[in-house]
Amino acid sequence: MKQEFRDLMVENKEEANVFICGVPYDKNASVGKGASLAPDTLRELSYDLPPLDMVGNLLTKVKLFDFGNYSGEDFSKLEKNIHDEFLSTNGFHIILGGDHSIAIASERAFFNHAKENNKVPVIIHIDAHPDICDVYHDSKYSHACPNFRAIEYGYEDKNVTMIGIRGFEAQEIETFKKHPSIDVFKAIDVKKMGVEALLTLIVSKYKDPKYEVYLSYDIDANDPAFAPGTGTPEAFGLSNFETMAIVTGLISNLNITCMDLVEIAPPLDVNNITSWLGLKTIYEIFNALIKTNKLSK
Ligand SMILES: [Mn+2]
Repeated sequence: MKQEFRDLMVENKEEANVFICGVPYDKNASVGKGASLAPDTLRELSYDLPPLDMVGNLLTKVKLFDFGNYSGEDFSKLEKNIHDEFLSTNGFHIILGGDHSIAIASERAFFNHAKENNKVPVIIHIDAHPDICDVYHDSKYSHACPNFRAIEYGYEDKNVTMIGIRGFEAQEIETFKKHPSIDVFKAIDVKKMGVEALLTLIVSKYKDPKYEVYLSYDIDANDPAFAPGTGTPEAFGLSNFETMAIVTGLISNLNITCMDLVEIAPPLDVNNITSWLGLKTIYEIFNALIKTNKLSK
């Protein structure tokens, strides 16, 4: 029988050390829709992916439990599901979006989860766009709004860091003037400084064990040449090697317990290459978790 994430799945959540869920919701995407199909597309493609990373390391120490899909139609219910069920498990957590608006709910759930652990919640946002609009297309829940909502909810400015940014709204420039403690590493900064220097800066900023970090990875951080299957493609982006090295470098060196992977839109894709990029990045993350002994069981 074909099975998603073959050889890595476990039957019950008590055995698991990595947890996934999907949020098949894209009604808050402003341009191209289709991200609602990403969770199931990634699961289907994983049927054909052996449990090995790109240099041949076996990944079977990962014991994966899939919570299935949570509805994104009601954000307070989604927040409650992620807080009460998904994040109540002990291990690494991956939320498959969906458009980026789902992070409004998951970042609220994570905020409360971290506070209950007596940790300081941090967001690291990897994206072409800052997503820090107060209102976009008459909505406070657009996929252009999650970072504005997060700061409004209680995340401190200095505990929101952005990477890969290159497409702004005018209102976002004004917001940054009012919130100068938000670190923004634009795509061009990453190209100039290199990934190693970037990682050194961000790891030194959040390595204290008092922090618990949420990583939000919008696939449009990658250049559209690498990731065309997304609703808001933005030229002058990062390469696959750069995003993989950033994501795995952060996960290896920081207390990151939850991440999302959003804005993969299979109907807009070419030969599933954007979905494959997401999936292959998840497998590199698995290897990083194993290598750095971050798996609890
Ligand atoms: Mn985004």
